[in-house]
Amino acid sequence: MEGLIMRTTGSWYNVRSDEDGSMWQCRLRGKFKIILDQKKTTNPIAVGDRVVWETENELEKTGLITDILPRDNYIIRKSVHKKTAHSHILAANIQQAILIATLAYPRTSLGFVDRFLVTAESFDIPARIIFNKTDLLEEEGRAFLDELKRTYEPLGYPCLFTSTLTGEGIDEFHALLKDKISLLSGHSGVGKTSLVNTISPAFNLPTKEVSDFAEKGVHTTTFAEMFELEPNTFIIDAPGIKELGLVEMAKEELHHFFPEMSKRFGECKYYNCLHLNEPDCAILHAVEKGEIASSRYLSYLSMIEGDDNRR
Ligand SMILES: Nc1nc2c(ncn2[C@@H]2O[C@H](COP(=O)(O)OP(=O)(O)O)[C@@H](O)[C@H]2O)c(=O)[nH]1
Ligand SMILES: [Mg+2]
Ligand SMILES: [Zn+2]
Repeated sequence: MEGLIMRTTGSWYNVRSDEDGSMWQCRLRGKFKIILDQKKTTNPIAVGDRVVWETENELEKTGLITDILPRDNYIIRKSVHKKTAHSHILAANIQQAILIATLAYPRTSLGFVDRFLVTAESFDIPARIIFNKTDLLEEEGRAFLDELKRTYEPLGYPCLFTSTLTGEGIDEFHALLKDKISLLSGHSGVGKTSLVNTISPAFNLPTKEVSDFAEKGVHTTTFAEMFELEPNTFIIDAPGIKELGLVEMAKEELHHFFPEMSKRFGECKYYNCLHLNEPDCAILHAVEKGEIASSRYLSYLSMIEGDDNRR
């Protein structure tokens, strides 16, 4: 049988059976564990992994995992504390990463948005942005949202405007999540719980806020968890995605994760151009001509300088 890993606790895995959606407590079969141990990760199987499993005890609902299916993508964190280069897989097979942002109450900075997008790109996860609390916006704020939509959608990041108060965009939000595995992120207070409750009323989403982790510099091992909002619609609550991506990213690689830069790859005079102040830089030209949003370029500069944690 096949199933989906919803949660892990030590050597036990909560597996959701593909057959009928029932939950089983599974361990790794001995032989399979030995094979997995040879890979250098602290957790060979993570939330979101698809596995092959068999029943062990029908009454107690326990089983044995015998194989893992290939991953579409995964979020990994290098464990810096150990001498050997072990890494920790936070979650796998994420179909979309959704950032919930607000222009005000609280303000989500564009630097934060762009860092989220770069992180998602680096893990090969399609990203979307939801701007919530539109009911709080005056005309000017609305116009700014439209401008952001015009910036982000051509780059491949669909934008949605929502309000849990007026109901704007809620049907679209529901449709966006339906039958997918989504990762939800965003600052504390932007309305993640409220939005999820529009689909699954009274769902107590225990989302650990990304900003909390980044700002306090917590480096403890954190486990992701998956929740089934309605049949076959899942969200992953993965703490700390903000601090994960760029840690290991070289300056020279950063432009690969800005679609408007990667599509101009090779157009600069120097093949190793960092697009800072080099002559005949295609990126700088595009910024001057307004073809690349200056806010995006500023985010790039900020990430290259490594001071984006303060934004
Ligand atoms: N005005 C307004 N307030 C909202 C909206 N969505 C959520 N809120 C409020 O924002 C606050 C934080 O919401 P919550 O869902 O707990 O945010 P979370 O921390 O991201 O889970 C609560 O007081 C909500 O009632 C919205 O669309 N408009
Ligand atoms: Mg919440
Ligand atoms: Zn350049």
